[in-house]
Amino acid sequence: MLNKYLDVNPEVAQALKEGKAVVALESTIISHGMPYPQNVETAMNVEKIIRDNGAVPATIGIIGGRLKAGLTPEEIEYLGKAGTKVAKASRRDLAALCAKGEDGATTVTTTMIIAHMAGIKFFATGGIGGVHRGAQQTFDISADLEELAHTPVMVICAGAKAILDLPLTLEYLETHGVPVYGFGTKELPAFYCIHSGLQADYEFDTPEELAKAFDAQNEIGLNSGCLVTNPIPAEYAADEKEINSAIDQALKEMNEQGIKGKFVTPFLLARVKDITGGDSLDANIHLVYNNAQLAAKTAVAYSKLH
Ligand code: PSU
Ligand code: MN
Repeated sequence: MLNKYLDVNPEVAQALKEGKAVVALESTIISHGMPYPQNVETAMNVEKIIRDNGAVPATIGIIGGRLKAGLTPEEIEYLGKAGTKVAKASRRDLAALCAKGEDGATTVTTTMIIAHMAGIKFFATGGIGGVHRGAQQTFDISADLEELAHTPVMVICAGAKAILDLPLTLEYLETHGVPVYGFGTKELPAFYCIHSGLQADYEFDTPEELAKAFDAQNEIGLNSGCLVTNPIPAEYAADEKEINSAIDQALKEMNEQGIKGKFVTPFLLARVKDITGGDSLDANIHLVYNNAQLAAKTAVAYSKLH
């Protein structure tokens, strides 16, 4: 037993024991990031993409106070249907949910924590949380950034969500020593869109190069995470003007309605989706697929190094 509160799915445990590639996936993107039933459909497709690319998927969540590294399809359906009724579990919620025996959807932060507990080194998602616009006043900075600073998991995403303050998010990551890599580009992608006009730290062009960079990070003993930003494929990228005006409107409504704290991100994602008539959801789904594929290939390349 690795940990009193952790359940590792048997298939995932077997793969890890044999040194095979495993990719973690989060559950907040299912429960709070997308509407039902597209969320469950996306989650199941993501697992299939991971398998098709030679790795074992481990969707992470909290069920009845158990930290689950590898949810069953029934558990994914359950969290997807429950949606925002399930607790959005960040680092500060873990102990209480375990003690009370409750359910929780894991964010990037808690997915990294549980993946690391189980021995999983790669994690694919959509976009990480970051420094919110207006954080100079609100102090709203996602716990995802702090977790990247401390937990040695490679997170493959499409950049920080465009609803954030991207320049400040990069500053924060720099302060905390988190490497930000662009895949096939030196430019930081902007989640729904390809371009942000900002620079990543380094460009890597193949899964093998990414695996080598992460291996070096681990061997040096830096004990921190690493952020791979993978641009959304051009055919699925959203129109920049449409997205930016939808984001501005959603931010205005958020301020008018006094939405704060953990409710900010789910609110903004849902409003942007409604305002764009679902275009942003379509982009969101496809960028996750693209990240799942890269994460699986990188995990496979890493497993060959050892
Ligand atoms: N990326 C998505 N959709 C999401 C999220 C990320 O494409 O719903 C979630 C992740 O779980 C991330 C969280 O950790 O939003 C960030 O929330 P906050 O800004 O409250 O830290
Ligand atoms: Mn926040």
